Amino acid sequence: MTGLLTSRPLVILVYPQVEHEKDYLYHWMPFSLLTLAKPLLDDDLAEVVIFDGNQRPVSQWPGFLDEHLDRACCIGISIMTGGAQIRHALDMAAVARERSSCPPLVFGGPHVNVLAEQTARHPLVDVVLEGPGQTSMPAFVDAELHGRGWDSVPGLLSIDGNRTIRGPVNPPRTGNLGAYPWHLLTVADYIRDDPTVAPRTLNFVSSQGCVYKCQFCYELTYQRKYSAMEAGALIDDLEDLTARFDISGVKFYDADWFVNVRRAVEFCRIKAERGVGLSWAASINPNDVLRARKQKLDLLPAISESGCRRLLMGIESGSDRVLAEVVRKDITRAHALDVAADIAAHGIMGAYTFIVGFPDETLDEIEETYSLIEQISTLEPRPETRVHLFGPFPGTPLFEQALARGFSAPTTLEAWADFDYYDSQTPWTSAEMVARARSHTRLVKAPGAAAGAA
Ligand code: B12
Repeated sequence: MTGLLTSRPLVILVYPQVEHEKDYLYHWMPFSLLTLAKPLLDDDLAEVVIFDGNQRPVSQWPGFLDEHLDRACCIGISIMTGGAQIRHALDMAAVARERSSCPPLVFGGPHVNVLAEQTARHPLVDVVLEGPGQTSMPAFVDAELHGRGWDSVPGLLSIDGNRTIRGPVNPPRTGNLGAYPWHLLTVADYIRDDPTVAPRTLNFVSSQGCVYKCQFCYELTYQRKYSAMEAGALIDDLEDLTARFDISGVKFYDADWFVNVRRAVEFCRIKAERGVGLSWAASINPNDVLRARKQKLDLLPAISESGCRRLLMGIESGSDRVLAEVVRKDITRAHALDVAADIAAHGIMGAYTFIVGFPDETLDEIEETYSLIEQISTLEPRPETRVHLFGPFPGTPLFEQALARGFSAPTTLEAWADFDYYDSQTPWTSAEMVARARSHTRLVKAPGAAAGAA
């Protein structure tokens, strides 16, 4: 009997390397792939192996293929725009394609969700699956294993010369989060000493989607249906991770962890009730704090008591016009200051991000952003601040405006790999503007470094 008949089908999932800033501290667990793997395993459709390019050198890829390709029914590759991830993805796809037994190369992820057609036209891409992979991937694997047509697979697009296959729409509803198949990764390798959270911190994603309308953000065009793990189920996962891997902190990378402020308060209550002593950090929108006040929820006291050490918040601008007309942040400068002061008063370190170089933003408006940063920096504990340059991301409303103002966008999949978020992308952003943005970025970096370090 052949290996293929005796062993179960396999899905290879790949998270190609992201080239982030050299001194940026992270060990990112590829939640996109865990989210895809979960239904494949839960529904007993296939076995899964993961290649994380942020953890393994790409030189191990050919050997990984030798080991697994004979059983593989597809190779799923995740890509986001920029950070060279697309380039690493295409290099790995090219190596796989050289093998005679190469199964379909299936691309998904944030970049595919905004530029599906351009991605699907690339000769190294057999299929793209647009939208949440937890719906499309099991359907694709099922179609492959049972000889069903690709046109039955939600979110599928395949373009090969003149032949186009399209599946039905993949609804932007996610769900099915949490209780991930941790055994697919060496979780211990992702635990790190995070000076702003705890010595053994792990990252985590507990929700998908966002309800706000920031005009530069990709979430606006994708994942509009917010879905989140319930507080109790989330604590179950954290207890489990603590027992297995002895973590002491968790850093949430949800688009906005606090969309449901009642869930946040409930999380703190259950965490205290069950004696889960983890420190934690999360992302928050200023409107969440304002909404909690309106609902008379003691949000900040509750999270402070529950071990929340750091809140990451996009304030974006110090100019009321830019906030209202360009970003549509639904807050004013005064709100931003008020919320930041409230966060500091509860002993939580704020980490505030700003963007300069929006289309038609005036120099005076940029000055207002820097003066807000000065004001915020006097708070205690002193917040982290970070100034980004506006980078037009495909699929966002401000992308169209940027094109109209003379920004020229990459026109190929390869070129999107080098879209560098940390450098000027628009003709109206000068070298001085870039240098000044960098000089106003103040983070707590090295493990063990005191707040206040550069
Ligand atoms: C963690 C993270 C990072 C980490 C990445 C670490 C790493 N090693 O890769 C770091 C901090 C390095 C990073 C960097 C950047 N990031 Co980032 N990041 C995220 C974040 C917060 C979480 C990603 C995540 O795991 N989500 C949870 C999973 C479950 O969702 P998902 O990845 O979208 O996957 C779902 C679908 O996309 C799809 N899917 C994904 N992969 C695949 C694969 C297949 C085969 C299929 C079928 C489906 C599929 O199914 C999944 C389940 O529903 C997201 C925002 C967010 N909360 O999603 C931004 C996000 C991905 N980042 C983004 C951006 C823009 C960047 C930066 C360019 C700039 C920045 N924000 O700092 C840089 C890129 C680096 C560079 N030098 O240019 C954008 C991407 C937009 C785009 N068009 O690609 C996002 C969406 C933020 C945003 N709202 O704008 N990022």
